[in-house]
Amino acid sequence: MSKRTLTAMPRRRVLHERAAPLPDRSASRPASFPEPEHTEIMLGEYMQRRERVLKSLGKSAALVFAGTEGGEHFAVNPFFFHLTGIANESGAVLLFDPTSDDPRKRVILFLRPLNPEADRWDGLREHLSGALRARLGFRTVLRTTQLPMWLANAARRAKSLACLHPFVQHTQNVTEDLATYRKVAERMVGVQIEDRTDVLPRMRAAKSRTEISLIKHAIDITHEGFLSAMRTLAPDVGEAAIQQSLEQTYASRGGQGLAFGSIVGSGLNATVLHYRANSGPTNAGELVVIDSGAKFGGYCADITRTLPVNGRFSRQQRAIYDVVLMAQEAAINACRPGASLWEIDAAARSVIEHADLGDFFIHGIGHHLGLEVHDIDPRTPLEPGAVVTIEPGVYIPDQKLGIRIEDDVLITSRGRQVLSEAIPKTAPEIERVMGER
Ligand SMILES: [Mn+2]
Repeated sequence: MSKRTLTAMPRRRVLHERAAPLPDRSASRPASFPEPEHTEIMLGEYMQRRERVLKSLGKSAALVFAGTEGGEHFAVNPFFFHLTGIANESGAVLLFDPTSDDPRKRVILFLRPLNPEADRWDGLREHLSGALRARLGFRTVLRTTQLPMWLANAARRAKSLACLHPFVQHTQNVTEDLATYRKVAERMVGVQIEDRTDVLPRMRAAKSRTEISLIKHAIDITHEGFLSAMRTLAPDVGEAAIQQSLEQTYASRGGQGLAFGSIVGSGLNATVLHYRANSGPTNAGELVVIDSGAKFGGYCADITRTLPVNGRFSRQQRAIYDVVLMAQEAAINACRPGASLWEIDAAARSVIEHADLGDFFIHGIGHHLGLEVHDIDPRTPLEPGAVVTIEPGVYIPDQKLGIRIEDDVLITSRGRQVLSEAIPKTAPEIERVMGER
């Protein structure tokens, strides 16, 4: 589909969680803060994604579930969101039915029936209509009460049902598509269940231009937050004040929530990987690990910087900091299409081991980033368009010292582009920005 057709499509805001009006950023906006290229994903892009799934299925029929998790605070399944842009329809289901003789019925969206009493509490919902179909970008929208009949007909024709939701471990609940297919297969003969769980993760791994621009904007907002954290940090300011300066800046720059709960840990707390209390002091001479990210248009940033509380690294802190930085550079240079995260991890690890700090790098090098902060399976191949975090760290509790440096890296056809490269990172850059406070 050409760009021209895309822009001609009806537009819809696809804010992932609470929809907030885009703020007026004309006032008090630093020159370094660019306008996002896109603030939303066009309906046509979602339609293209569904067409790709349909083609990849061959003759098999398949379901994708929006889920019901979160109840009142419904959190849509990201695979469903990626194919529809619909975040607020708990219980909705997509049916792919490639063997239907009616092309309008090959992709059907099923929505829960209206419930006027519940909907007064949870949000008013629309009757099925042409206007609703146009707004959602579907040619056929039905109610979930009709899904069993449509699925039975599809299964009878196709004789094959494809699992699209990634499988889970035996201690977790069976995925909703597999559970449903088993019930169908018990009720008619000759229906196969197929593993096509690679399709959606691969699609989500390779980000479109629009998705990259949304991630880039989330990173730009996060950049502003880190600058204000750098200018706020001082002895006795405390972790909580740093968290506030980050998160208030995100909100004032148009951020739409947090990608995850910010981590601000000073001294010993910097060595706790998932430290969330953010309630400790910031003592002179300590290092503070700040791991945080804003969200924009549904997409996440995930950045870590390590800052000296007094604005200057000690000689010994600086020596270890530079090892972690070199390890990060080695890992970033290993990022290219076809590389695996394990190879990239090894590049960083060999630098850290060479400095005799191998036992203190206790986690993996990074993860995919997108709609979720830990987006899709880390074993998903790095193809152009993939965005990964690169975050080596060294943690020495005996010395109350933790250092982690994390950037968000786009895999390009030629190699990589560090999307967060503008955020001060070398020790001299950090000391310069902290000196401005
Ligand atoms: Mn991360």
